[in-house]
Amino acid sequence: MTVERTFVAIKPDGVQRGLIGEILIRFEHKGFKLIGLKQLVPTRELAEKHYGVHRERPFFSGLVDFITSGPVVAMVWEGDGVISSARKLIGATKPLEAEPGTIRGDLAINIGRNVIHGSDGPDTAAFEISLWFNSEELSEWTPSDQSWRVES
Ligand code: IDP
Ligand code: MG
Repeated sequence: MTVERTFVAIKPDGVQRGLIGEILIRFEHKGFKLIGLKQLVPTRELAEKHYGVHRERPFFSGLVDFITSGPVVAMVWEGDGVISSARKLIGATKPLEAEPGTIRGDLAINIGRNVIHGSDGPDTAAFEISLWFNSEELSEWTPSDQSWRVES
C-alpha cells in the first residue's frame, strides 16, 4: 500500500447541520492523519474549477450556487490507500443508495445535499489539494501513536 493524500470537504449542508465533528471523527478513528484543515466560503471561481468536470451537466450552476452558499470545511488526509478508503467511508453519491455505516448512508437523503466531497483518484486528489491549499497550510508530522496504527 502506498501512502497517499486526498482532498475531503464538508459541504455547506454538513456545516449548517452541525455535522463537522461527526464527520471528522470517522477519519480520525479510522487512523488517517490530518495534514490540512480550514473553513472558508468558496468563491465562484474556486467552485467552478473544483467541479470543472461537471461544467456541461444540467446541475452544474445549482451545484456551484450550493457550494458557495456558506462555509465549507476543507481537509487533506494522509495514509495508506486513503483515496479509495475515503470514498468508501463517504459512500455512494446518491445518499439513499449509500450503505448504512457510510457518511452519506448515515447522514443524508438527497444527492444535491450529500454533505461531503472526496477526491475520486490520484490525479484528482493532487489537483484538488493544490486548488484548495497552499503548501504552507499543510503540516508534516508524525502522530505519537503512529506505530499503533501502521506496522513499520
Ligand atoms: P461524488 O461527489 O460522489 O464524486 P459526482 O458524480 O462527482 O459525485 O458529482 C459531484 C456532486 O455533484 C455530487 O456530490 C452531488 O452533490 C452533485 N450531483 C451529482 N449529480 C447530481 C444530480 O443529478 N443532481 C444534483 N446534484 C448532483
Ligand atoms: Mg466526484
